[in-house]
Amino acid sequence: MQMTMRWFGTGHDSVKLEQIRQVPGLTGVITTLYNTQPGEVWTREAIAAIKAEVEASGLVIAGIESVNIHDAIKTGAPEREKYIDNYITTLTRLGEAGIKLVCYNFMPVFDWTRTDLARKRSDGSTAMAYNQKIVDTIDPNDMSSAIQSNSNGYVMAGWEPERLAHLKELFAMYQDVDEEKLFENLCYFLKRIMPTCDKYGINMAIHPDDPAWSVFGLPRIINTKEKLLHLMRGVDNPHNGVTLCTGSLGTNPKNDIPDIIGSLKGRIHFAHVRNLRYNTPDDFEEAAHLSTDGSMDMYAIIKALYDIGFNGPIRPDHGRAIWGEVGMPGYGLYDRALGATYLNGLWEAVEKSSRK
Ligand SMILES: [Mn+2]
Repeated sequence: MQMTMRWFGTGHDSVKLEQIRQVPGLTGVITTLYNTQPGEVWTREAIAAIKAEVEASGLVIAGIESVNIHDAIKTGAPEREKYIDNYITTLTRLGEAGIKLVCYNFMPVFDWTRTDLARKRSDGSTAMAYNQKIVDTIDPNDMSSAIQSNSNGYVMAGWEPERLAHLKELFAMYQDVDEEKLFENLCYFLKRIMPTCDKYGINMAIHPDDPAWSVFGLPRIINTKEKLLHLMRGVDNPHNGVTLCTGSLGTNPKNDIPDIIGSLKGRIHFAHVRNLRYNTPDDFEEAAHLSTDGSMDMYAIIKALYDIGFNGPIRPDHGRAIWGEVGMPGYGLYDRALGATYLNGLWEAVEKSSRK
């Protein structure tokens, strides 16, 4: 595996490449062109520029998170052809630049959802949290503005104000899209882009729904083992793969993460590994990566990844805000650096004990 950290780009991130490079064992970043909108073609110049900037710091771009999918592709609107063509052009340019991993999601309207970006924990740190009772009563518009106004001045990935200014229209677009239709549209998109992925060796890694169930009545199709395997069979090409995100799949305690990992051998191209703590059936908060701080067995997760021969990029996921750091919620340096170091330690232990 290759240990990486997400980096949003100069001007969009409180963390610098020079700091990331000093985290032990960290060799790459996962980044994106933060100023591009879903459906837009990425220019060769912009790709070359971010690549040069990352490489000048002694790191490499291990993958892109994300090249976002235009809603016309998700809803299957007639103009999807144009946007799929645009996506293929972007993939081609990434492939030509030697970038071979693209994370994306197929969640309607909202990417990840949290009801609190800075819940105070007993040790004085803050973490993002989710409460279903709040989601059941809040208007999606209020949720969107709350997230924007509590993000310490940073634009949160997936909550771009340009797109969410049109929430009503977005909801209307999905009115006739049920889970089956959304799945068909996803397979249609993947089948169209697979020849380009084959040509350049690009691994597509779908990110699971976060949380792992439907919110605001919108359909969601990537949140259980069965649904992940259904998609792997639906487009049976090794380049159609998964971002194994423990914090997203793990929002549903019924998802047995090590078992899911074992069932996806050869199809996990990217891993987001973090822990969370279930408080009540309606409430969870993001924990430190350490197993004992949350509800997940991080050793079992790392061992399962090792056992299937996982060799892609892995990154610590959302961290807590600690030591007075002010950054984008979930994406400060300190707790993610602790997380990366812990995951590296688990990996070394699993690797050495397996060799005996
Ligand atoms: Mn994730």
